[in-house]
Amino acid sequence: MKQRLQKQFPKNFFWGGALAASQVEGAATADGKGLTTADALPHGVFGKVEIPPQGDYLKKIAVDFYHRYPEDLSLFAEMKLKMLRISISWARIFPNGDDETPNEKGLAFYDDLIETLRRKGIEVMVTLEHFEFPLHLVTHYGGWKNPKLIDLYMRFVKLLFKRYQGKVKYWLTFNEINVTLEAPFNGVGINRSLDQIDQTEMYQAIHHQLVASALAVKAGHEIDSNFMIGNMVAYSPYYPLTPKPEDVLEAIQENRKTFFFTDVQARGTYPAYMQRYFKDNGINLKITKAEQQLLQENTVDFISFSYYMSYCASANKEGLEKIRGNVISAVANPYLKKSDWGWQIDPVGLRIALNTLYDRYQKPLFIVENGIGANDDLLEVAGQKTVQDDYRIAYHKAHLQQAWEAIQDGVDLRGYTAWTPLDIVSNGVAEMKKRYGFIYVDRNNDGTGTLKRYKKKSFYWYRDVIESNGSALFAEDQSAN
Ligand code: P53
Repeated sequence: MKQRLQKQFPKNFFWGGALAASQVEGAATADGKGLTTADALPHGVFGKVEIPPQGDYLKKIAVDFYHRYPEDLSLFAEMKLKMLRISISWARIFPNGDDETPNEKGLAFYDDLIETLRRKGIEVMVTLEHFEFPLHLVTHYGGWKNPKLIDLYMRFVKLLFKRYQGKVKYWLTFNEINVTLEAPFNGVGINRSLDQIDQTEMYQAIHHQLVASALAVKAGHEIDSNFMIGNMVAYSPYYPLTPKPEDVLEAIQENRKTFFFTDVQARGTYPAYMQRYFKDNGINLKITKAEQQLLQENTVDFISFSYYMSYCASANKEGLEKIRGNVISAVANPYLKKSDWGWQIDPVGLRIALNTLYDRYQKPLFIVENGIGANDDLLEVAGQKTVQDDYRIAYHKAHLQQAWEAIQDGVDLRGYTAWTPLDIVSNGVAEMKKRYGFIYVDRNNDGTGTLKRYKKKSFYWYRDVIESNGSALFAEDQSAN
């Protein structure tokens, strides 16, 4: 008999799934919840901002996780998830954001959600702000450009830290904090297109989030020194399109749009290249000495990121094929295939991303989103409704194999929370049709559907991967040997 290859992930690796409140919960105004910036984007990041949102929109009910979470969590347990990344909707707790007292009904929902997860032995990771904050903070405060939001965010965050101390250990301060550079309303609540936005105002709003993030790290560690508090960026590495030095430089500049955030949050200082950028563009920020010290003294315990694709950079973009991620339009890579939504699939890019981040920061890493949005067909197989999503399996498998390689390279990777364990409303296009889940949810773009859940082929596949601590990823390679 051939010797069994023992390619495994580290012991206690967090195999997980990730969700975001506004994309799963629905119950948009139930039990006292206030409307949020996510409600004001009823048609997604590309759609018009509507304050308040008009008519029906998918996120209003989403996949009704607010009412169906017991069933969903049972399915996640059956899938053997070891971690679930959720987000807590600020407006369920403080409907207007500036309320003096919290909404107990909103807290009760998260109390039970977290308790149920713990009972099932699933570790909880909480994103404190995942692309939504109370809309009142936009209409009455102007969003994150107003420093008052820092205090209001801290009121919300401290409450959660104290309430879930001993129950939740892993926290993320802001989801994809760098995406504001592409979608300012989504990130900081400034309703202006990128070509019309006041750059000083936008970077000042970003600075306020960076300060809030450092304050959260500080407060969290004071409340519980066991807390692991991380940042979160969308990381799509840029490659130079050619070896032309100008293209290489362009790739460096593009990558710095992400590293700016990780540099501040993990190293604690504004990087020199941003000082030049601010100077060249006449951007004048108010940054106090005390804030500088705060950033320096309260860097994150780990770095987390979403990874979906890579891009190419070219100094001269004219006449080149463009691809569009969610918000970014970049140069296409001729070596890569695209998803149904035009995102270029690049598993090796994940190994590159992990190595790059680890080389730069030497901090523990978490991949907190990775997945493929695709058109799924619900079919009947042996009397059971399911989806034969081999393309999704192939995507996750290839990416996880590269994550394993990165671990062999020496990267301290702690976990992988797949986007997503169940179908949800997409953030970019606010569609149901763009499905990411291992569990199918019967709901369509027009709002029809029973909301019933069906296990896809990928459900069983992921369970096997988790149960084998990753070695199932290499099963075929083994039999080929
Ligand atoms: P959807 C930009 C680039 C990569 C991922 O996206 C991004 C964005 C900003 O939209 O978003 C993250 O649903 C985000 C999730 C989102 C997921 O990626 O547009 O953290 O909320 O659903 C996938 O296909």
